[in-house]
Amino acid sequence: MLPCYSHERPKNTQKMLAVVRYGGEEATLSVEDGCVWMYLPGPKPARYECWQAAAITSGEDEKRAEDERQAGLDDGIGWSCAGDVLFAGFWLDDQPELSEAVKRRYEALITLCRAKGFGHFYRMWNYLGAINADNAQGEERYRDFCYGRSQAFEAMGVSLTDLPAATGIGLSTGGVAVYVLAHRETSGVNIENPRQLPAYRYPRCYGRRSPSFARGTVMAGDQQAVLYVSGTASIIGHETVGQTLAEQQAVMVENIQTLQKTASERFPELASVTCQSLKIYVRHAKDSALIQAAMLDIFGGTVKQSPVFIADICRKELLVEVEAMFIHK
Ligand code: 3EB
Repeated sequence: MLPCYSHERPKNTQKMLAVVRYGGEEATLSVEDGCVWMYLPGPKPARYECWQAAAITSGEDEKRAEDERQAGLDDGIGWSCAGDVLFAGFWLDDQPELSEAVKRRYEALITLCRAKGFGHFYRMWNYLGAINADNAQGEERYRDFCYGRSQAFEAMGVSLTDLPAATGIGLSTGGVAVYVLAHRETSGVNIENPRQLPAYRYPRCYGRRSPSFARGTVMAGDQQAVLYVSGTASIIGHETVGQTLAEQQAVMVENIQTLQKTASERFPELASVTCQSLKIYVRHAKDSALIQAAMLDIFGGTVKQSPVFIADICRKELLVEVEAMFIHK
């Protein structure tokens, strides 16, 4: 599944599984006409991220023609599917402490995906209000969140090496918004970055439980291979590197390039890729233009498909984080 970005609300959602809006005051989840709508609060102007079911295997297209798009809102989880792919997401109202509620909601999300027949989670997004603030116990909310997420994966029998690629980023207000892409048959192949410790092995100094995600996943079929690159920042080993934007940018870019290179050792078709989309997160609005220009220059891609979001990042020192989707040429 691949996203398409626009400044305007999409008019024809017939082929879309989901629309995620970034920006504005609303924090809502709804399902209308077979499409999941998630509104995430943030600075304006708003951006619309539209999810279309793109097939990775030739058989899927035919299946999709027969398979009606299905959608629903079950147990507070909005979901939609077509052919072999499913989108599902939830909004969790803000809580003084997150981990218990996050664990329950994550378990419900995994349970729903499996019940619908989509047991392979290959990409997730996690957006938290006030991500760097402390909870009622004096624990940073991101760490509180990580604790619950990790417990949920463990309880649901998802092993560390099967975790999906992910993003964990702040929102201007609110609780926790999570959404996932899942496949019926194909597991994502996890790729780790040899320059970085796997996040799920970060030492205890970053929280009671490590963040649960893979650096990247490859979804490969006979038609297409897609590399989903997790939110990537200026981290080497487990340590934050660089103080200035320029320093952090250089390390982050090398991390993304190393991940792509590592993926291409396993999937030679990914040695030469097109940048389908980027999501660029900057802590300070003043850094937007510079970072966006640099990312386009380095990774290619279009302005339209490389939106910048002003957001807090899960380590207080980090100024920038970038996620990407690469498809083979
Ligand atoms: C890092 O590498 C930076 O908690 O889901 C990146 C991607 C980061 C995903 C997550 C966090 C997450 O540790 C932060």
